Amino acid sequence: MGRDISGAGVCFVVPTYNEAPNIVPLLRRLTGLYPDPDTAFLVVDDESPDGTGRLVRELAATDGRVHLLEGPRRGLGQAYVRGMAYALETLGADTVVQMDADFSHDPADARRLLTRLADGADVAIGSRYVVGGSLDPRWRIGRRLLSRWGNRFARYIADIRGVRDCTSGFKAIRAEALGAARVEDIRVRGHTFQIMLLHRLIHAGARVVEEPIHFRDRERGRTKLGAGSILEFFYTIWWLRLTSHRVLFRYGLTGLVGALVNLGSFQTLLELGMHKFLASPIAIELSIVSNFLMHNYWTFAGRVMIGRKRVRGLKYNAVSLATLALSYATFVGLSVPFPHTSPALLQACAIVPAVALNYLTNSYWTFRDTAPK
Ligand SMILES: Nc1nc2c(ncn2[C@@H]2O[C@H](COP(=O)(O)OP(=O)(O)O)[C@@H](O)[C@H]2O)c(=O)[nH]1
Ligand SMILES: [Mg+2]
Repeated sequence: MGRDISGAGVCFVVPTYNEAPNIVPLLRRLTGLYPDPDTAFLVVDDESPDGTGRLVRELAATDGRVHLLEGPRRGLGQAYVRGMAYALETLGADTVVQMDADFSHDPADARRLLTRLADGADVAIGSRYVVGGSLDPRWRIGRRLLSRWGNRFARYIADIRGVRDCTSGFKAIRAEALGAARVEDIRVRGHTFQIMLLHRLIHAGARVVEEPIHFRDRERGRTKLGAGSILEFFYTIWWLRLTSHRVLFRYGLTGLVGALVNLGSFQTLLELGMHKFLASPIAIELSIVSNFLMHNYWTFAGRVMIGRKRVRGLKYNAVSLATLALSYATFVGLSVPFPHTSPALLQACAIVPAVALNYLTNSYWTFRDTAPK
């Protein structure tokens, strides 16, 4: 689908914190390179003490395409969340180009990113790690290794397949893709925003391509990448990993609680003098009830399900009956050849085959996700 987006409806979003030496040269270069009257340039400044905001305000007074969005300092991630929302809602952009203010990203390269969108992509990343891309030769080996391996690590752990440079802050993104990715919900503060955004875009079905760029070190001003940002990076990618398998994770935890309820009540009933063949099904039933409550209000709470709760309850009971039968049959079946083994151990063994049956039937039948894919 080749439509022209060489400038119309494009909004450059540039976050700044103490970029006074860079911001005016950058804006002059951008406005010169992209003269289309429908192109906007939005600077998102966090009340920089060096007066970056004032410089942008002065320029905006003479050039209606330049905009300034100011706010208290909440980090790069939150500056982007604010800036992108403003670009889409207030400026009505249909394409956003995000880039740094320090000339690490060459303003001229944005044209190639926009061309990739015109050729049908939803997201075009300015990439240092595809063929033709490069890093500033002044980067020392330690910094190179950190960047490259941090990137690989993030890609693998956070499950961002197929993208070479997933920490790049230079991208052109279609408005529809940003909307589908629900950028406004992103909570991270620092540079981790890039990974979070990419993860959301990919999982919302965006078509992502990479375009090689040369990444140049900043000449003026200082980096704001601090230890807090690096720490946030590590726990965020693990969080992405965990939550992308959220249902399985919660199912496992619910099952663990169920097993404790089962074995705890079994032991208690035995101590109260109940026969093991009666205590076993009662304990199984108690764990089934606790599992249902947790599944319904926690594990599967995020799923879109048609049909009434009562039907779901009936289905769950049917599955549970089958689970109970399988578990009890295993318990009795093991008790006969092993009459002297601890009953609690046999009851624990009887949980195993029931778990598999229970997960498959509940996930694909009782709590089946009916949201459109
Ligand atoms: N608004 C805002 N911009 C920030 C903040 N931290 C960094 N930036 C901007 O984000 C861009 C990239 O940051 P930089 O410090 O160059 O990070 P580096 O390139 O990874 O060393 C630059 O334009 C910064 O001015 C922040 O807390 N708020
Ligand atoms: Mg930089």
